[in-house]
Amino acid sequence: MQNKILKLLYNAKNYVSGQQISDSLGVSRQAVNKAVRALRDKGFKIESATNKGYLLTGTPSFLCEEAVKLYLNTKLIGRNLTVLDSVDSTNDYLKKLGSKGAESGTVVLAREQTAGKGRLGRVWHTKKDDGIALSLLLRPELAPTEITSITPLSGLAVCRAINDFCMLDSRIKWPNDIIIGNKKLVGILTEMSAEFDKVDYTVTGIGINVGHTVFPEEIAHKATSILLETGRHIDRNKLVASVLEHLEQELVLNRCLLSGEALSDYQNLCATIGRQVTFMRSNRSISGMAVSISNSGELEVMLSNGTIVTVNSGEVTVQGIY
Ligand code: BT5
Repeated sequence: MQNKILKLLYNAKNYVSGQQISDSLGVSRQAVNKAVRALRDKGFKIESATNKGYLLTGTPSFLCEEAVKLYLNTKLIGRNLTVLDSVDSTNDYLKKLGSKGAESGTVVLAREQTAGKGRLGRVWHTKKDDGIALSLLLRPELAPTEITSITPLSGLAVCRAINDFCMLDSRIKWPNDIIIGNKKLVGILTEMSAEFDKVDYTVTGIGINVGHTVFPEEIAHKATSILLETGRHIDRNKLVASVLEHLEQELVLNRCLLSGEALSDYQNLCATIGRQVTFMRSNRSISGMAVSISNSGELEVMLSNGTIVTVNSGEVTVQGIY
């Protein structure tokens, strides 16, 4: 009911009487009063005036389930959505829900992670109310070898959402970072649970730096946030809704496969292409020019003799970017 009252007040953009709310939701005036009080406790600013009713004048600045749902306009992604105050890792939390049968499109967000993780056991920092930690569970009809498109498609979605919503010019550093200039704004980590020939579920974790003004010393030279880049405090609940809408467009509509338009859009936003890169192969360091992305999400690199090799792991050093 709280979600319905919020929607009514948000759409009205003006006072709505208690009677009108109770009539349209088919509940008592007392129930409306109680729900409004509960919403105020959650951080919504709702004014009430005699003979006029209720007016929504503010939404919480921190991540809040009701606020994300208020803005969300998706069919599958986020239909089942939870915001946690604090968790070790949203990916680990969601994987547990995945093994208990959580539906495709389930989203878990957290205001703080105490053991946020990157790839290969690395740490991802999410201090309380500075960053957004978001994980999305999908049950794609794919073989385990085909899930390589999920990270690039998610990168494309998040990059677009940030650029549209924050009016920024972020780009993708293959395979899983979103950067501004040469600093990291977003990290993405996809994990999966699969049997031999079929994916059970995937969990894609997205960490976005929103309100940071300082970072831990070891990443201070290579990390940035939306606040540092724009000087503005954006509405993080609206940003999450926009990210989820773009994820639905890229992942659900493309059936989790990177091809055609999505592939060319990804390449246009990919900052790695056109740069010198170095990677390891058979214990040797190899350098070349990143020229394109394959439709399974691999980086294609041209060596000095003109040969093209594909690289499928992210352990690539890109000249000019951290
Ligand atoms: C990543 O790994 O970039 C994937 C990060 C995924 C985080 C999300 S948050 C929601 C979900 N729940 C989780 O537990 N994880 C996911 P990788 O490419 O391995 O980069 C990790 C490296 O990024 C670290 O070793 C640091 O150098 C740097 N780093 C850590 N925290 C950062 C931050 N907040 N901003 C920028 N760089 C950071």
